[in-house]
Amino acid sequence: MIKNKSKALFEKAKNLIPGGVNSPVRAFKAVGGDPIFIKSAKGPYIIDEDGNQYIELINSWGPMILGHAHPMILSAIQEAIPNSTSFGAPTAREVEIAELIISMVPSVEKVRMVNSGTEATMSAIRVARGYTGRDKIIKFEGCYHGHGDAFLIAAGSGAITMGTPDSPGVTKGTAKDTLLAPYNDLAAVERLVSQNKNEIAALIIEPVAGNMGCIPPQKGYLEGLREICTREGIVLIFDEVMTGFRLAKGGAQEYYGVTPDMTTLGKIIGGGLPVGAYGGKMEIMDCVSPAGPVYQAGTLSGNPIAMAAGLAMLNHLNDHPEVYTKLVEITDKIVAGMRINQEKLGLNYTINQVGSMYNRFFTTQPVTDFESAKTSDTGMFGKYFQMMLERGVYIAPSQYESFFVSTAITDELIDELTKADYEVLKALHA
Ligand code: KE4
Repeated sequence: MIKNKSKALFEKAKNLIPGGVNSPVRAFKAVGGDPIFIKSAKGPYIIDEDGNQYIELINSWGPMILGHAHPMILSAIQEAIPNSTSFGAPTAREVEIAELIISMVPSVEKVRMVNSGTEATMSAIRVARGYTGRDKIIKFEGCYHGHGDAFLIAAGSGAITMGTPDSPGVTKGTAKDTLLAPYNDLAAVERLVSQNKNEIAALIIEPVAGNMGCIPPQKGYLEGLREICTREGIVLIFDEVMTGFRLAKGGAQEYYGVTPDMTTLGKIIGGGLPVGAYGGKMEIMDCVSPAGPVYQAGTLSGNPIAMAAGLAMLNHLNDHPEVYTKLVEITDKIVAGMRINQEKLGLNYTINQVGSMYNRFFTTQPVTDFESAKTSDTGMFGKYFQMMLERGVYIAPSQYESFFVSTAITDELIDELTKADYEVLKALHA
């Protein structure tokens, strides 16, 4: 593939933007080569500046669950634009989307709109600390909750991809209040709780880990966390920025039947526009200014254009539960093709899937936490990524990411994906 325009843009971008990108994982550093610059996208395809077309399995890291440029989303945005693009004042759409989120997500009795998943998680932690009067939080090695200081300790996603799971710039004062436990290890949480009695404000977790690759909670794990948090007065926060509105219209908390005290949301909620949200029990959310003393604010929170896109997306998902059946059918077929390819080639890499989230780890060990995810051969992943890209398949440029399916993926495209996967695996193991 010719990528001259992307290459020229990247060379220029590196002099203007740190690393040439506005989010680290986009730089392809973990997989080698230069990033492709995207010009447009439609349905299951993205097209780069040089006109190369790719089947899309990142979907903007989750939001484009219905595929790109869905007519229903575009028309909602186009309808909103003539009425101006921002007011910084309350609007009817914010009331409508709040009511819709509350009806869809079991834990949410009140909700505050923000502009990103990071804002949502940062705010949720502050509210939990204000509500409990406690300082410490528990997070899990390899989980990623955005770039808030409290979370950049043993963080996943781009942080592990770039080798900076503990970022410089996070003060010792901040880090001391973040306690770490391995994912899927309840005993480790019990130990932290007994060592920090009545000092832990919140436990925040990705109910399905998607930022160290896709790692499901083991049987009873989420239920165990719920029991510990209830017993200890710890605010249980499900970070559903990735799983929300993807695993079910009520997210992982509906999918697994475990209800947290607070939930953070992002990605799909905005239909591709910048939207995040945090919500939960009325008594907790009523601590948030101006109802209560915990301060949180945002110039563009509830932006009318973003709300129009988000409402269109969430109303569609709420009214069409068949979307979830279709997403799982598509993903089941993709994963089945990957497994058959491995069997044909005598390979036994670990493939994890939950609903329409999945990925292959280039390790033969079961992958249940950060340590086991790190046994993957990231060099092999990098070669796989580049060879799939050359075949017109766009997957996440990191071993430590989940892939995201959209309903725009057809059976014909699944056949193409399966064929490309077989050819690349065969070439890599020749
Ligand atoms: P944003 O601030 O990027 O909107 O959301 C942060 C966030 C919070 N919680 C979870 C569970 C998340 O997955 C994310 C962001 N996800 C990554 C993809 N693994 C965003 C991609 C990027 O950093 O460019």
